[in-house]
Amino acid sequence: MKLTFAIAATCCMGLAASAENRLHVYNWGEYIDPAVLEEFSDEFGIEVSYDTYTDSEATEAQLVVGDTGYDVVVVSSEYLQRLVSLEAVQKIDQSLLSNRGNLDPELMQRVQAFDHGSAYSVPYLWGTTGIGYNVNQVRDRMPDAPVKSWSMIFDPAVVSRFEDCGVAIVDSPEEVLSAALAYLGEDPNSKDPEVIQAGLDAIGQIAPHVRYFGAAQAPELAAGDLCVTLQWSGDVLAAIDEVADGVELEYSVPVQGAPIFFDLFTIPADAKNVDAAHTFINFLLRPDVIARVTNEVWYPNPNLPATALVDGEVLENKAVYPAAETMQMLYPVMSRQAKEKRNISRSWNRLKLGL
Ligand code: N2P
Repeated sequence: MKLTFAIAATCCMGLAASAENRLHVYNWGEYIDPAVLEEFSDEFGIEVSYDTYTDSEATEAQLVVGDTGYDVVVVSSEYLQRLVSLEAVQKIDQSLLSNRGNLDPELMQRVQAFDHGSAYSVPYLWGTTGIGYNVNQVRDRMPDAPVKSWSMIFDPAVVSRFEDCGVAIVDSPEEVLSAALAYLGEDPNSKDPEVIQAGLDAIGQIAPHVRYFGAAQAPELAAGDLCVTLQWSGDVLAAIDEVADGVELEYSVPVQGAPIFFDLFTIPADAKNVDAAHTFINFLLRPDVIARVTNEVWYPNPNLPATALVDGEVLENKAVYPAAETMQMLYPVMSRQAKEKRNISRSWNRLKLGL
């Protein structure tokens, strides 16, 4: 999707759209309040050309090849270290981010796992990866369904019960592999090739029961056309928000542990408008701005003073802001080395094609 937010006529009349006043941003789909972009353009006189994606694998490939034309790219945490080691992203000048002090020190501690010293990224939003399900369809097929366990997805005897009402798995190979490993009782970030293979095999075994591997599940979930999904928290909540009559959806974080992800602002190594990129990131670090994003997309933000500005119904929803006990069950999904990643991607692509 492409959106362009032009500079308001009152501001900057007579300025041609030069490199200095145009910023190219690439973000996950359904992941911003568009009014925020307009406000940024109005205040800073910088035109924002805003594109979105749903496939993080393709985004990684684009960044590695370079010449994307983007100045700011939001990437998910498990992609960052590989992008840094391939020199696809540049260091962020933290001294240009006057609003950085708003970031929650406790959450920043978790971000250190992905970006030690916060050299290459600034967290935008975060969330969990768990199970979204249709309460009635699941109950009808399996009254004692283990809705708080990864066996909903990875036990063939369980997931096969839901094949007819629709099972979908988000297109996020490293996260799904980590969940399969958690289900098997292994370290979700294990580097042992045999353990990794066991995780990939577990995904392979349930793949015939999966209708598709893809991120954009919310409309079907809301309509009652999918009944069990492995999905990101806010995307399930988006479906809950738009639910059709008679459809009841829930989101659970499995007891074996589940991913916590951070979606991170990065600046591509060859970005043309590095100054404006910093201005944009600093703008999104304002509490009132990022609180509006959270209120719109139902993903939490790591901005401490923003918490007071988040709507009560969002803040109190445990699927958005997990309870302290749930927070303890969340693990980071670490970047895989290039070789490991190739192996995982090969297997993943075969599964997606139903091979
Ligand atoms: C956008 C969700 C992106 C979250 N709808 C992926 N980490």
